[in-house]
Amino acid sequence: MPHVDSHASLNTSQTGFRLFPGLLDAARQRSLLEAVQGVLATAPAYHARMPKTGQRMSVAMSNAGRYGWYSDKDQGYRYIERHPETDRAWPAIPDPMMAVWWSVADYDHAPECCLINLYRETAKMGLHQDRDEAEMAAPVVSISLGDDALFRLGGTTRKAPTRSFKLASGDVLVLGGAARLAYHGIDRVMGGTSRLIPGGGRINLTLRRVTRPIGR
Ligand code: MD6
Ligand code: FE
Repeated sequence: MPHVDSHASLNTSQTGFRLFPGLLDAARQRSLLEAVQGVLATAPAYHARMPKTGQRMSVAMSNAGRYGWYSDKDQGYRYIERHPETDRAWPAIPDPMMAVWWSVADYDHAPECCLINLYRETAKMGLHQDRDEAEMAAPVVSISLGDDALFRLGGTTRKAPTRSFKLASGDVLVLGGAARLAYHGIDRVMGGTSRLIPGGGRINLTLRRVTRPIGR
């Protein structure tokens, strides 16, 4: 399987970063998009809010899996087992997403969350770490669909230098090992660069293990 390893000499905290450009062909991208649409039909997208300020995030979200990622003003970032608005359990992670996990995660246990990030027009995501999971030995596997985005990747401190690269539809990114806690974000989405999603925009899927497997 083709992959590009990070330049460890540039930033050793990024060991465990793997980018697979164009891993998913058009047919697989369409099956992932269909699966996303199926999840959204039972688990409608919502706008999470920043802890403390209550500011609404520009990216709309939903989830599949046992756990869904959520945030509101009072309780902040966390995983919840029910949709915040419908109070229903999240739908199961669809097979096309599971297949990507098993092909690249290099981890023995199933993911427990597929966070769906929906970007329209001017949506972006500030620099953050993914640290709400109890299991840090599992990577986060990220799938990009639709319009190109400018992704920024830094080190494990907010001040570490960052570099930026484009993520295109069908690209898969893995943050594991030391890169599991690297700061990252989306500076902007380049509208009109893909025809995959009706009406345009970008969808990012991140597959996560949330709990530590029993017996470890
Ligand atoms: C995005 N991605 O691509 C946002 N997190 O829209 C993430 O926040 C992310 O790409 C953890 C690992 C890989 C990612
Ligand atoms: Fe993230």
